[in-house]
Amino acid sequence: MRGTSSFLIVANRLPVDRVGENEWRRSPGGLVTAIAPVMQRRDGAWLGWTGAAGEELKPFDHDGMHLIPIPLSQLEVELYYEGFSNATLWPLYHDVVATPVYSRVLWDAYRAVNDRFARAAADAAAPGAVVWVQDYQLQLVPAMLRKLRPDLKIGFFLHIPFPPGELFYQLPWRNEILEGLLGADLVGFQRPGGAANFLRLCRRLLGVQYLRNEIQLEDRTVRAESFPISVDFGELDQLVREPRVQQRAKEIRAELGDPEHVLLGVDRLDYTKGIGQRLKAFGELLDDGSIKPDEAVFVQVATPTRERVAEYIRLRNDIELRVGRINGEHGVLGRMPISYLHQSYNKEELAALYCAADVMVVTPLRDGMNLVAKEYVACRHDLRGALVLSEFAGAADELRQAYMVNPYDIAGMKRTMLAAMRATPHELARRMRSLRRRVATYNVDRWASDFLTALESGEPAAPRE
Ligand code: ADQ
Repeated sequence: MRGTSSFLIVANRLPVDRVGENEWRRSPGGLVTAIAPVMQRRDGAWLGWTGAAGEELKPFDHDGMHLIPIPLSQLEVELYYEGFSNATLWPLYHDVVATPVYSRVLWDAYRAVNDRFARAAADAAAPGAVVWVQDYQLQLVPAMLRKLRPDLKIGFFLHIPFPPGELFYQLPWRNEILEGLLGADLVGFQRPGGAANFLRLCRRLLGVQYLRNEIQLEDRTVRAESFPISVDFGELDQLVREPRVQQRAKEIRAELGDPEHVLLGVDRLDYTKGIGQRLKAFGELLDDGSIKPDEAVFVQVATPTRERVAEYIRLRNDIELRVGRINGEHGVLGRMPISYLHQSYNKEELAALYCAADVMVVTPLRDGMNLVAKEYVACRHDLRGALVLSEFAGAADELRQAYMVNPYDIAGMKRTMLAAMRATPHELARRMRSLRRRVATYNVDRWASDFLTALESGEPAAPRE
């Protein structure tokens, strides 16, 4: 049986969140924004999990998109999602900043769930359809799908880093993962380094040959290339020009006591994001008197995430202990140097926060891209505000005019945070202008269209500067 969709997205999650019994809302996030117009134009379908364990739903339409739910049992959520995806692959691919768990039980569940996604995609795709598989949870799908449907054009994009051999070699199922990815016609990475790691590993472990970015298999070629993801620059730029957002930004500063400097961190509460390191640097600046407690407030918004995985429970305790200590030592009644929020914010409130922040502090220990850095840039048409950015974020390749830091170097981070706080308006504007030029040109539409053009034409994407 052949399906009818000529364009298919296969991702761990559907692009909607449940808001009522049978009501859905489009999820926030770049991927959906970038892909929704293509879906609407091309009679597309999106396969993914609803986010609720044990739920079996029929396909339904939402917002011009055809959605095909893939069920996961509670046990599969624990083994495939929280287990192999988030306790094995996530730390391994992020420089083993936490110790990966290697367990055959988790691997078996990962394979079984990938097989379910591949079968559902094979059923839904029209002859010759384009199928775009997303991210580390589904790395086996390309090969599984090709076996079932050799007529399809299959693309894969990895949103997180692809590690070098020194780390990837640890994975007991390393060959199976590479073979899974080689099922695609085009394998996309955030950075050129990820593509290079993949090509080298395929040669070393599978003995295949490659020339430039093309692997020659017996019957076809597979290309590996980088496509740095981005944000919807135009939408954010427009949103922050709304008087109500500007008004809200002023209110936020007033609520914080109108300090001279507002520093901001916005992240999922993840151990890859370097939240502890940046708070340590800020705390030391208070300890050694480089900044006075009434001079600066650090707002840290940390979205709850993966709350049942052991490392995340530990991280939350560590961060909250650190925040408590710094506030305990340096706070005065009614005014704390760190304003910590373990909450999710809506887009508009987030945009107002970006506008209210003098210094945006983005210090991951390793990050595929980091969209927060690009969102901040898109929100600063006033050309004020400084971006402090880790060298270990994918975004560092493009956002060269940011204040770069090594998040492992606390002394260096302290110096750079101070420099960003003390920069002249002229210096801030010079840097921000250049950052904005980059994000405005390489926005999220460009990312999706570069990938799809490369996949469908078999030609490399237009060169990026
Ligand atoms: P993430 O690790 O989730 O993404 P990031 O790229 O920063 O990291 O995206 C986070 C998104 O969530 C941003 O759009 C941000 O606005 C939003 N967000 C964060 N905290 C929030 C809060 N408290 N309330 C509301 N929204 C919040 C993964 C990879 C990244 C890669 C992206 C996209 O780890 O490296 O950039 O995918 O490919």
